[in-house]
Amino acid sequence: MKEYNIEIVGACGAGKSTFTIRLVQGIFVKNYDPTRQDLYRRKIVEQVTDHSQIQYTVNLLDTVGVTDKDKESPDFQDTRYLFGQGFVVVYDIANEASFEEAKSIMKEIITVKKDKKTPIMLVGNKLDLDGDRQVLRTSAVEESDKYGNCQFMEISCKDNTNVMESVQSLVKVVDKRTSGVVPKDNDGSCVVS
Ligand SMILES: Nc1nc2c(ncn2[C@@H]2O[C@H](COP(=O)(O)OP(=O)(O)O)[C@@H](O)[C@H]2O)c(=O)[nH]1
Ligand SMILES: [Mg+2]
Repeated sequence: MKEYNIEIVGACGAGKSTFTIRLVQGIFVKNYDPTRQDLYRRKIVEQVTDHSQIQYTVNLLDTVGVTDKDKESPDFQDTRYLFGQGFVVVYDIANEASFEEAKSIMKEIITVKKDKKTPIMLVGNKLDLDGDRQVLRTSAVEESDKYGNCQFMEISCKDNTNVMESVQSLVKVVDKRTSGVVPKDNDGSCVVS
């Protein structure tokens, strides 16, 4: 079965852990330890048509915010964004600062990966708080348009709106990018790419 490594990043409080737990356990958690970084695994069975489905496993890395001290460490720079083949960049639609952080994180990912086409799903979380909205949908669309493989969705972990859909769409792009890679052969014959 195919496996995909997805890293969940974003400002503290944007809903990274809630997103991950919603995906893995199907529940909405109100108070999750903000200092906890963990790796989760979930098998997804996706109905493609009435008669066919695809199955794959996602490994989800729920990250925590970094301090300025972390940023100074060379080890940290080397391991940064290493896990993800694709990234869910989460912000809170009712918190402008979290959107600003999402923008700078996307820039960082592209720089660190040295790949303008790194698959990214920018998600505006807490759509249920639409009445307190601070980030316009159009601003996020504009931002996601800056990158080659960046998609955008608004979601609510609370109402379970678009959570699974956002991961499924991201996985499709990761798959397109990785399935084109010719595996290194080890029988000495030549691989034409
Ligand atoms: N109203 C609302 N609250 C949410 C939603 N998603 C997360 N939260 C809340 O936002 C807070 C921060 O979430 P958390 O996942 O811990 O953020 P993290 O620091 O990015 O991991 C928690 O109190 C969550 O219950 C959502 O879709 N709607
Ligand atoms: Mg968290």
